[in-house]
Amino acid sequence: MALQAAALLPSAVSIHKEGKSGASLKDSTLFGVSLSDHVKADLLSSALKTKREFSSRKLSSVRVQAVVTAPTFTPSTVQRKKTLGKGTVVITGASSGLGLATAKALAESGKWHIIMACRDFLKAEKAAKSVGMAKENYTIMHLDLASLESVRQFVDNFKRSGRPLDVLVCNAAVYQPTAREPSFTAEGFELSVGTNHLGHFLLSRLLLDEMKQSDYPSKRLIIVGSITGNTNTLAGNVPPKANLGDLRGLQGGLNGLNSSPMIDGADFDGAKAYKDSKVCNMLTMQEFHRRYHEDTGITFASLYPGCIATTGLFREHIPLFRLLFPPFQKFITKGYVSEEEAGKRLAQVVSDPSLTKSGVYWSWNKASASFENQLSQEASDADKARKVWEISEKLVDSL
Ligand code: LMG
Ligand code: NDP
Ligand code: PMR
Repeated sequence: MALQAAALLPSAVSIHKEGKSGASLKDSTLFGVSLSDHVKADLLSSALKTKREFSSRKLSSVRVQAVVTAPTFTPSTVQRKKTLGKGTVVITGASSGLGLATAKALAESGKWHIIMACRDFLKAEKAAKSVGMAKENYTIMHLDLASLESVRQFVDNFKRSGRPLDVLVCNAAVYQPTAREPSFTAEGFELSVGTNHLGHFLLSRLLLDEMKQSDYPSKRLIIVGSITGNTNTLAGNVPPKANLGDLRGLQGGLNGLNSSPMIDGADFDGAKAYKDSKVCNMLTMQEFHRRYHEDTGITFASLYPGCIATTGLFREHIPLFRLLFPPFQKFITKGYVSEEEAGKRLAQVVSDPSLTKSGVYWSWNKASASFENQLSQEASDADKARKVWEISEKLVDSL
């Protein structure tokens, strides 16, 4: 499939350069599936990404050309982007689990156009159809958070789409509890922190300007956190515990060569790397709040949606775990929540007029009412938040 998508590349390139996305492919089909207009440009960007795996040199020249031909100072880039009718929300990792359930809930509200920012275009298209999302309510755009080049390409594509950005939801994540050795992102960062934290960190910073330009009355940047990154809870005390230490591994670039792949500089542990990445997500939200809330009015929030024990997050766990984890959470901890319910919770953080407070970590009680939760000491450490921000900035900007 990827190869066939890549075969579309030449037309994709010329279309992008001429700025007429989709025009000449109006009646195209892929494997007999008709492609709606609004998804074509995004399939092309997906094709661009696939092509990169075959020839990264060629893509860089494509990107350079696209950047060169893009207008830099036109009146439209200076004007505030107008939200007409529906709000526009970008959700990363909307092809399954919480992201998909949130996309569905927002689509059903009739108030949102959802940009599903996903690494697997066809999976996302099938997922949207499977939950019955009407095609005028969403657009799929390619985004692989494990590649900073892909993050930048996504932001370029989004800007070219001319849509305003009203809400950004950083939801995608990977969890590698059984990996013995680390794996790495395209730029050589340990995969969990590289994807869950660094990819989203760059994306949010690049998209902040887009959000500033929107005239939507309640703009929000939301990052999904978790209880397991918070050591002030029982769940956060199940070993291995999150701990960023003195950040020496992060400072060293998490590459496993001349530095540890772990933020605290210790030996690789996949479950810990995930929990550490969630601590970074929660710290990043607070640092955004401190730096930008007052000037921009944007709401910065994080949340723990409940234990959604059935999602793809546990795909790499051993089969016994996957079998026992849902009943364990349902009947013993009672922390279980369905994908649908969790999606409604995140949709509230996106859209509910009562959840506009910035700098908050939301959780829900047993009656499914939201409340402001307390983060652990490390996940609310302002000094650490600033350091994580500054080091992360150096890492993503140097590439
Ligand atoms: C680490 O292990 C791994 O090393 C690491 O690789 C990574 O996976 C990481 O956080 C992820 O976990 C942590 C360790 C916790 O793992 C465990 O959770 C081991 C649990 C072993 C329990 C096996 C008992 C099996 C009995 C079956 C009973 C079936 C009941 C199902 C529900 C039926 C509902 C009607 O290590 C610790 O912290 C020590 C754990 C101490 C155990 C406390 C026991 C609490 C009671 C819960 C029992 C139910 C267990 C279900 C297991 C589901 C998986 C969580
Ligand atoms: P899923 O695995 O179902 O969803 C994760 C999504 O992230 C998938 O759509 C996946 O894409 C996407 N993704 C992974 N890597 C990348 C990448 N490199 N680029 C772009 N997208 C990527 O898990 P959940 O729905 O459970 O997780 C969603 C969020 O909820 C995560 O932030 C997780 O930390 C958080 N969370 C989950 C809890 C739970 O109990 N499940 C509890 C607390 C927080 P693809 O479909 O292509 O695989
Ligand atoms: Mg945990 C109130 C108890 C509670 C809650 C809410 C969770 C949520 N977990 C709880 C308790 C326990 N868990 C206990 C007592 C154990 C030992 C048996 C336990 C074990 C456990 C494991 C092995 N739990 C896990 C794992 C995972 O691999 C999951 C993980 O840590 O992923 C990083 C996980 C989770 N428990 C949760 C939640 C929400 C997870 C999913 C992780 C997340 O996204 O943060």
